[in-house]
Amino acid sequence: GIPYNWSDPFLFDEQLGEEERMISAAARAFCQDRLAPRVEQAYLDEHTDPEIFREMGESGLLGVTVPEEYGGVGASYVAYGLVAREVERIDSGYRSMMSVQSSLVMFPILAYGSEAQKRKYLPHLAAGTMIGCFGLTEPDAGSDPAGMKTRAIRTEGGYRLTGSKMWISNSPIADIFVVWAKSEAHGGKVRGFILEKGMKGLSAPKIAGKLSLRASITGEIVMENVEVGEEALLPGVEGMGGPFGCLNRARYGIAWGVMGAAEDCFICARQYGLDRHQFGRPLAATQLYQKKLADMHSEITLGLQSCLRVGQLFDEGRFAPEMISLIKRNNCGKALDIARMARDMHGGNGIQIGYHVMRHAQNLETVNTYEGTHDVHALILGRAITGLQAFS
Ligand code: TGC
Ligand code: FAD
Repeated sequence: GIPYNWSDPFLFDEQLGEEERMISAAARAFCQDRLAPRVEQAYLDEHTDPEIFREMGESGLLGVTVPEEYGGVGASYVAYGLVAREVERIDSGYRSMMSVQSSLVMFPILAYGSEAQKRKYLPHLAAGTMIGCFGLTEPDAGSDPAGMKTRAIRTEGGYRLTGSKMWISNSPIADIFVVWAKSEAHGGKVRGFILEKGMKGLSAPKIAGKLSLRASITGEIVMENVEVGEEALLPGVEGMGGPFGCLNRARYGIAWGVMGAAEDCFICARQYGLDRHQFGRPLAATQLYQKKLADMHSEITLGLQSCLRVGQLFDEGRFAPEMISLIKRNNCGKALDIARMARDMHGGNGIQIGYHVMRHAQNLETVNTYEGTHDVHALILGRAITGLQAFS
């Protein structure tokens, strides 16, 4: 046998490729040096610094899987997951900014866009000099996005879009908006459009007062007869498979990301338990404290291993969306439990911003809800298991 290493129980790092290890280490250094020092103030002030996108771009954190010819890194989905884990170790909101840009804006342009769209947008999105957002959810269409009301009507030179999108990450500071609308010219099928800031009839008011994900700006997208040319249409996809193809990537990244947040909570709780004494001994010397640490440690180890397996299958082109539902649901739920537990283990100090854990717990409430709620992913799995659809 070998000695047990509590900080890498299943020898996780050994399973990574050389490039993946390097990308992960570079992302960790960037996050610790550039993001960690500003997150607490940003969270308290509910402030998103757009400069972070440029810094992430310079450091190769945007478009990790996008080919180099379009400004990306051209690395694997495992590498993308490792980056999400490092960013979310700091804050779920920063990971949100990164994953929307990479999976929900760059991916659809790469996968469904024309060559002209790819050349026009991807290098700027990769550099972070252009910020993107993804508009699928509407006030009356959340878990059931196929119920969207946003419409695109054919005009002489293109389309006219009307509708509103709700809860859109990055929208108030976005330069481009990938929005999904039912297009009358395409038999009412859902199509994707790229809108640009400043277009007549387009606005993106901020949703203020969030008690979760406060470092990541969220807004609406309001479209009042926005006129666009044919070149705004994403030509390569039709139907709900378009947005869902993007969600597969983002959900996969989230499954990794939340394990980063959970790891930060675990590390903080372990250290707190070693440092803090009550009843004449360290908290970590009590059975209850150790059981909680063992539970966290087990879930994180299993959760990361599942991400790596699905990532490898993704890179081999052998993934099924249900695999992603399984890890998104499991890892978000477990990370939320871990963060709440870590908050409890810190006692009164646990509610303070300087101890990280309550910020993570509050963030993870959102992460457990967006990109398909915990229960919606249960129903996706339930459908696969039984062959019976239980949504409606
Ligand atoms: P359903 O009948 O199952 O499918 C309709 C069509 O879509 C295809 N499809 C998929 N394609 C690829 N990947 C997937 N995961 C797919 N899931 C479905 C399917 O094959 C079918 O195609 P076709 O050609 O036969 O028409 O769809 P449904 O309308 O019954 O929906 C069921 C349900 C509940 C699973 C789905 O609507 C769902 O996943 N709801 C959750 C909504 C959601 O995740 N919204 C996310 C919004 S974006 C966001 O939250 C960003 S936050 C990011 C951040 O800040 O980090
Ligand atoms: P609802 O769908 O109304 O669900 C409410 C509750 O009902 C949930 O518990 C749900 O699980 C349950 N429920 C729903 N249907 C069923 C059913 N059939 N059976 C049993 N239970 C059910 N969207 C975007 O498009 N782009 C973004 O960038 C984006 N960013 C976001 C950022 C934040 C901070 C937040 C909070 C959300 C964001 N979203 C975004 C929206 C997000 O994807 C939705 O909030 C999510 O899909 C849930 O939709 P809803 O809020 O309308 O809840």
